[in-house]
Amino acid sequence: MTQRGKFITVEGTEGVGKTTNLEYIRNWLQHNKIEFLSTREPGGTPLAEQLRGLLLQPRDEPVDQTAELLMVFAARAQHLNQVILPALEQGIWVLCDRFTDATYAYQGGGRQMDSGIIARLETLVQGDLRPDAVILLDVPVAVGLARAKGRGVLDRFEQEDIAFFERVRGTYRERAQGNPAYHLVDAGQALPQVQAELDKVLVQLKGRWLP
Ligand code: Z5A
Repeated sequence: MTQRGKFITVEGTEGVGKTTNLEYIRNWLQHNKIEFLSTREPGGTPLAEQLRGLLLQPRDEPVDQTAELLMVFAARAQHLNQVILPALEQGIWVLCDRFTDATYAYQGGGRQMDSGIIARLETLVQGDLRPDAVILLDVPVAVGLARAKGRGVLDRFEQEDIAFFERVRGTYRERAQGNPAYHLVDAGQALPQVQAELDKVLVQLKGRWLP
């Protein structure tokens, strides 16, 4: 019987360097001859990418928080059933740029929505599926925002204030505490040091999962 693939997610606040470090992780997996699929949330299927566009687009109409939360989970249901689960079932590893920890951090922490409601939607959409590993890239909010500056037009989330991003970061860090699936990487260091830490995490996971 094919062994189920492993599900790795990468998380962090604005400007932590997810894009840069996801590239490093993809190269590492390729080098180690591990078959994987790289995807992202919100998004990952044509329909879910349309929902991403709707979520990120700045608009004059205020966006109701519950509507935002349901769009996030609608995109996730589609992505999970069309892309993530079929890959995992074929033994393919899935590397996902953000997943439900981002919902706890942005909608729960940032928007201060009830985490109990998020947990109920998580169970509805995912059943008991959770990431096998969450790599949390962590930098002080001011450092991340300074790095992200100059990327052009800001999306709807990037227009939030510092207090919002402080709550997002605080929620991520709280979730990481005492959770063995979480691997917190100090992404405030220079890139070679960040990637040396990532390397240690990946070697440890490989040793555990592919002995
Ligand atoms: N969202 C949500 O609300 N609820 C959910 O459930 C989910 C998502 C799943 C889209 O996310 C938005 O969706 C997100 C939350 C919401 N909004 N925000 N904010 P996204 O992941 O697509 O967008 P993003 O957070 O803006 O990430 P990004 O565009 O991928 O950028 P990044 O990962 O933060 O950073 P980067 O582009 O790799 O790096 C930024 C710059 O820093 C760049 O110039 C790098 O060269 C530089 N960099 C990177 N690392 C270093 C180091 N170590 N030193 C110095 N400079 C560095």
